[in-house]
Amino acid sequence: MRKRTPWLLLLLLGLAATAGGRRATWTKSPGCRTPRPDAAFTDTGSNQNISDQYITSTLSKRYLTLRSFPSGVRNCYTIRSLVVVASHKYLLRAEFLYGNYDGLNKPPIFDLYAGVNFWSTVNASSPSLFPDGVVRLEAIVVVPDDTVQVCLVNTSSGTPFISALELRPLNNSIYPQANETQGLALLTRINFGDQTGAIVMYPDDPHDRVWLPWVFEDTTSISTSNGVNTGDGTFEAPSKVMQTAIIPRDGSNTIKFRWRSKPQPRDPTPEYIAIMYFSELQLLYSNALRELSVMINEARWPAFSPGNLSSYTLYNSYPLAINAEYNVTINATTNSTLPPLINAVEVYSLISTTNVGTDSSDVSAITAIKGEYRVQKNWAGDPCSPETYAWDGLNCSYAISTLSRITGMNLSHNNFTGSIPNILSQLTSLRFLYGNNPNLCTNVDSCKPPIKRKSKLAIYIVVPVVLVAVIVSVVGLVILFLRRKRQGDMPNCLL
Ligand SMILES: *[C@@H]1O[C@H](CO)[C@@H](O)[C@H](O)[C@H]1NC(C)=O
Ligand SMILES: *[C@@H]1O[C@H](CO)[C@@H](O)[C@H](O)[C@H]1NC(C)=O
Ligand SMILES: *[C@@H]1O[C@H](CO)[C@@H](O)[C@H](O)[C@H]1NC(C)=O
Ligand SMILES: *[C@@H]1O[C@H](CO)[C@@H](O)[C@H](O)[C@H]1NC(C)=O
Ligand SMILES: *[C@@H]1O[C@H](CO)[C@@H](O)[C@H](O)[C@H]1NC(C)=O
Ligand SMILES: *[C@@H]1O[C@H](CO)[C@@H](O)[C@H](O)[C@H]1NC(C)=O
Ligand SMILES: *[C@@H]1O[C@H](CO)[C@@H](O)[C@H](O)[C@H]1NC(C)=O
Ligand SMILES: *[C@@H]1O[C@H](CO)[C@@H](O)[C@H](O)[C@H]1NC(C)=O
Ligand SMILES: *[C@@H]1O[C@H](CO)[C@@H](O)[C@H](O)[C@H]1NC(C)=O
Ligand SMILES: *[C@@H]1O[C@H](CO)[C@@H](O)[C@H](O)[C@H]1NC(C)=O
Ligand SMILES: *[C@@H]1O[C@H](CO)[C@@H](O)[C@H](O)[C@H]1NC(C)=O
Ligand SMILES: *[C@H]1O[C@H](CO)[C@@H](O)[C@H](O)[C@H]1NC(C)=O
Repeated sequence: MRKRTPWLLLLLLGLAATAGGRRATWTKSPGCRTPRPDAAFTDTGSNQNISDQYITSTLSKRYLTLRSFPSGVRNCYTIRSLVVVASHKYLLRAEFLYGNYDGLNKPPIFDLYAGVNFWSTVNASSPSLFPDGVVRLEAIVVVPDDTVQVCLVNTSSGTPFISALELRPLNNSIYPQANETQGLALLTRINFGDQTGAIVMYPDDPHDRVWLPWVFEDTTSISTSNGVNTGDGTFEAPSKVMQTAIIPRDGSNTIKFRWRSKPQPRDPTPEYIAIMYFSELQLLYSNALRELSVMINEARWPAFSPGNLSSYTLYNSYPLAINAEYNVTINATTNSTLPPLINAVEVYSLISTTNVGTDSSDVSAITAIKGEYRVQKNWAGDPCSPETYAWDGLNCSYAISTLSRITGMNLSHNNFTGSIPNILSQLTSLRFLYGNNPNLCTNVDSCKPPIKRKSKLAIYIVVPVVLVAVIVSVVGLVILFLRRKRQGDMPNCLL
């Protein structure tokens, strides 16, 4: 099997920029993973260490530190890199180990967003599926833009934090259920029948998925040392996972398992996608037949025979009928001479990705302004979306399924100094800009240090005059912008 380039961007959060944080034991290191400290990806939050009592010899070093975000309702990581290409599919993995870093002994609950769309609520005290106690959330999304943003939102149940964030490009043909309007959030991913109890991951899985071992009490494991053909590029469960399976214990004709729906305040009726993997692993005599029939709750799927050492994948393209629990029954059909089997299963809930962000040229313009003036407001994440978390002082236009535009900017009461940057002219939908920034140049002659006001009277006179002057010049500026939009450079200190 040909290996894809194992391109992965790994952010080791909470590492000081100088700390040489190489990846440690838990995940094996793919060739060109590039662990990076936070500073390049977020301008907020602070680095913290987990408490000593949570440090064990087996815990990967990457979880010893984390980044916490005590201020601002929404804080984001923005990944702008060569790895990120608009309309491509990515695997995102966010990891959380609270480790009582703040001494409060109170793991927080907060919301996680993939860009402008709700991904999941993070309950840092929810029991981890993993031996190291780390809460891992994974999503498969198509990114609309050439940046990937992951945002943490304070829901007043503790300070948001994050331990690590990973990004891996996927082939667009894989997981066809993930498209521009919906993403997949992992509920569980299970490798049946591996009695060694090993977790299968990279490099056995070139897509860097993590497969947890599972052996049911009333089943028997079967396995082969032959490689299994992993199929046509739609799901590609790795051969290592496909080489083991479970069959019912003697006498039984049925394999049963189930999962429970996991409603969240922001997603009270989650919709699920199941992907089940089957492969024949045993040498069948000529008149033998293994034919299976799968039922999830009331829905019966067409019967089939798993191919010899070759993956057969059963999945739904549209979500299963909403229920509190999902009972999976795998039976042998009446014609089958052999019991049923199953090699692996994945369950995902759907994330709606229909919220669209802000026009990318508006984003780069306003980001430049933010950088230039070191704006100290809540300017993190997408400027306009979702509307509840829009940046203070911006006015945006919202229309269904079109990109938001910045239509107004209210720069009053900031500590702006210096000149207005040329980049403002790129905010093509900008129609107004309010003032009251005493340090902001309003014309070439006014580019002087702020004058200390002598009396209240002076304030009463100066402020309205400046305000009026600013408003007048802003109107002039906007007209100028509109006229000169395509005529190149704006003069500095125009305002
Ligand atoms: C975390 O630990 C490192 C070294 O162990 C130390 O230099 C740093 O100051 C600690 N950070 C905090 C926030 O305590
Ligand atoms: C968070 O997880 C803990 C531990 O499982 C659980 O007791 C608690 O109810 C959860 N909180 C929420 C809001 O889901
Ligand atoms: C975040 O939530 C905590 C309560 O858990 C609250 O005290 C704090 O003010 C919140 N911060 C912001 C910026 O909303
Ligand atoms: C994404 O997939 C869903 C389910 O198949 C479909 O309803 C939706 O139209 C698709 N969106 C796009 C943009 O293709
Ligand atoms: C993506 O999958 C398609 C279909 O399987 C395949 O033809 C193509 O080579 C793959 N591309 C990459 C980059 O793996
Ligand atoms: C299954 O495949 C293996 C290896 O390709 C082959 O040796 C075996 O004969 C095949 N079995 C059947 C029943 O086709
Ligand atoms: C699933 O199975 C359990 C136990 O057999 C049963 O109590 C429950 O009603 C079933 N749920 C559905 C939705 O079929
Ligand atoms: C599976 O087989 C059992 C008994 O063999 C039967 O009661 C049940 O209805 C069958 N279920 C399916 C999904 O075929
Ligand atoms: C079972 O096999 C018989 C004979 O080959 C066939 O007529 C029948 O349709 C099969 N039944 C099923 C459920 O596949
Ligand atoms: C712009 O937003 C401010 C609040 O940020 C609001 O007071 C003002 O009415 C808005 N203006 C328009 C034209 O929507
Ligand atoms: C503006 O700057 C002054 C002095 O540097 C500071 O006291 C004030 O808090 C700042 N205001 C804002 C809104 O940042
Ligand atoms: C925007 O400016 C107007 C007029 O100066 C002011 O009334 C309003 O409070 C400002 N809004 C924000 C969010 O700064």
